[in-house]
Formats: sequence, C-alpha cells, structure tokens
Amino acid sequence: MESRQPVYVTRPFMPPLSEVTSLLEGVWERAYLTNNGPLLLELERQVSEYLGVPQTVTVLNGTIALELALEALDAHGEVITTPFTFVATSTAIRRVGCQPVFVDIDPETWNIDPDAVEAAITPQTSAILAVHVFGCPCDLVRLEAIARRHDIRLIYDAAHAFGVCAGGRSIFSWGDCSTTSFHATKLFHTVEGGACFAEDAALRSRLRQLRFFGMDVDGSQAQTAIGTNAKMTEVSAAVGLANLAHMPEILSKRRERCERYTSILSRIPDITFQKYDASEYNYSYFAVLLRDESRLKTVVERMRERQIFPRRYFWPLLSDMPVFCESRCVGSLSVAHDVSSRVLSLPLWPDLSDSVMDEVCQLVIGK
Ligand code: T4K
Repeated sequence: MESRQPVYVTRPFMPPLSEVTSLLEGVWERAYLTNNGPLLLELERQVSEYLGVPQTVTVLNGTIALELALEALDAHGEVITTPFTFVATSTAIRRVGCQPVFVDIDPETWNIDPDAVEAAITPQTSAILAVHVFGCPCDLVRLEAIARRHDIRLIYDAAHAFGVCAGGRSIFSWGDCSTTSFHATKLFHTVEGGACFAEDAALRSRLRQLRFFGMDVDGSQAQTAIGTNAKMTEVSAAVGLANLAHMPEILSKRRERCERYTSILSRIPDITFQKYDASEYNYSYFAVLLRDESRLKTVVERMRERQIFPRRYFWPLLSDMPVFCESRCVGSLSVAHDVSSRVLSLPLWPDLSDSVMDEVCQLVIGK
C-alpha cells in the first residue's frame, strides 16, 4: 500500500517558519497590528519595486480588490466580462450594483474575445472587466483601443497574473486599474490578501480611501465617501514579505515543473495547451485541454481513485450558474462552453515531485 499523501491541485508555498517569526517578533514588540503598520508599508514598497509599478494598494483579498476597483471607477449599469473565470469576478460586479454581460472567449488564449466585447457594448455599458485567465495576458492593445473608442473603463482581474509582464512592462500597469489576489493558493501569497494597481495617482488615493471606511487618507480623516474596511494586517504582511524574498526560487521551480509537464504531454496528439504571449510568464496554473468532456471525466475519476485531485477550473461557466441566470449573454458563448467542458488544471506547486508528476501524466494519457 502506498504511503503518499493525497495530491491536491496546489499547495501553498511555505517560507521557512523562522523567517516569518523573526518578522513577527517586531510586530509583537510594537503591538501595532493593523491600520497601515510598518510591515504593510514595507510590503507595499517591496511589491511595487519587484513589479516595477508606481504603488501597490494592498487589500484583504482579490474579491474586495475587484469591488473597490469597480466602485473607484464609478462602474454602473452593465459591465462586460468573461464567463470563463472564478465566480468572484462576477459576484464583485453584482455586489457593486452592476449587471455582468457575458461574452465569448478566444479559443487559444481562453481570454475574453475583443470582437465579442465590442459587439456587446450598449449605452448602458460603463466598463469592461477582463481576466488574464491562468496568467495569460488578454489582448491588451485591442481592449484598450475599444475602451478608449467607447469611453468606458477597462479593469483587469489579474488574480492569476502576479509577476507577468507584457509589452515590456508589468501586466498590472495595463488598463485603468488591475486587481490581484494574494490568496494561499496563488504563487505569491499573504495567506488571504490582494491588491489594486493603477497608474493614476488620484485613482490610487480613491482606492485607499475606499479601503479605509471612505475617510480621506490625506491626514484630515474627513468622511467623504461610503467606504469599507479592506485593510491587510501586519501578520499577513509578514507572510508576504517572507514569501516575496523567495520569488526567484518559486518562479524558476514552477517554470521547470511546467516545462516537464509540457515535454511529456505534448507528445500526446489529443491534448492541447493554452497559448500565451508574455515577455515574462508566471506558470501559475498548468491547464490541459482534453479531447472531450467524457475523456475529462474518465481522467478525473482515474485520478480520484489514486487520491489525486485536479480541478475543473473553470466549470461550470458563470453564465450557467443559477445566480447569474438572469444575466445578459451575447451570442451562444460556444467557445467558452467548449473550453470549459474539457479543460483540467493539473497539480502544480514548486516542490511537486517528479514521481507524482509522472503518475499524473500517466493517468492523463491513459491507455
Ligand atoms: N478572480 C479570479 C480570476 C480568481 O481566480 C479569484 C480566486 C479571485 C478573483 C478572488 O480572489 P480571492 O478573493 O480568493 O483572493 C481557489 C481560491 O480560493 C481562489 O482564491 C482562487 N481564485 C480559485 C481559482 O481557487 P478553490 O475553491 O478551488 O479553493 P480550495 O480551498 O479548494 O483550494 C484548492 C486546493 O488547494 C485544495 O484542494 C487544497 C489546496 N490548499 C488550499 C488552501 C486554501 C492547500 O493545500 N492549503 C490551503 O491553505 O478556490
């Protein structure tokens, strides 16, 4: 009987505990736990420097980051988005009082299709919320041109895209605002956490105001907006600082693991992969597109018997979820339905062993 543990789709990166506790010792001495403490400010400084962006507005999680971005940009009415994503993308749209409008995706990148976006714009449209799914950049140039032409806001849900660069700069610097997630399952994490990024300084101030109860953040503390409490704590910042120091190792190990998967699985004719065009990619997920859904179900079942648990990211489509059944869909979303029905995220983390990878590949390939 084998002794290995169950294999999940991912496993959080755990920095050496001593590196976290040495940061926490300072927190305990200061007894300053939250509200823009020194570790939080240092994390924002180091993340900005690491990514090459002007400033980072950290928040509690990637979902609230989306809500704040939509609010800060005065989204109203309809927001055009992708159905092929995690549920948070569209729950954020609804929670700020807007309606998601679902459009189809590109068959190669699995990201929102710019032609479909443009066809969906109406006088009610105030924003586009696109997702760099699995860290693969959207068609940035075309989406920007569409947003400008129609004078609507462009927001990127970049929850999967930490460290990705496109067009020679951080992916977070595209659009009016980008948001990301620092959840435990992400390649860079603060246990729970997230951030908003904007090139416009006034927008960043607005985001800071919204995360701090709506109070002015210039020192006056005047109450000029209806905000929320979305502040990250010193404990999360300590984990983030410890993890950030390991990013080069995290990225190189993930890349090596993904290349190994690709070299084994690309020999199989009926397995295909997402196509990405990024000057720097982050290897945040390893998704395979299988021949059809029945093959996918067979693979999932075979793996389950071996205590291996890949995930159907993202199935069902958001547009097929009962909570979004009233939402407008433009066209049949045929590409999104097709991709969603046969895509599978395989286990991936920096120290995933060769032997587990071989077992996973064997089960994907089957007989
Ligand atoms: N936008 C997009 C496009 C997103 O994908 C997400 C989140 C968001 C926005 C919102 O960001 P956050 O508000 O979450 O910051 C996971 C994550 O919880 C979620 O953050 C992520 N996307 C989504 C794609 O994946 P689940 O339901 O698959 O998580 P869970 O708990 O099943 O974790 C997956 C596997 O990871 C588990 O089987 C075991 C392993 N695991 C998980 C945790 C939490 C661990 O080994 N240790 C852990 O601590 O959603």
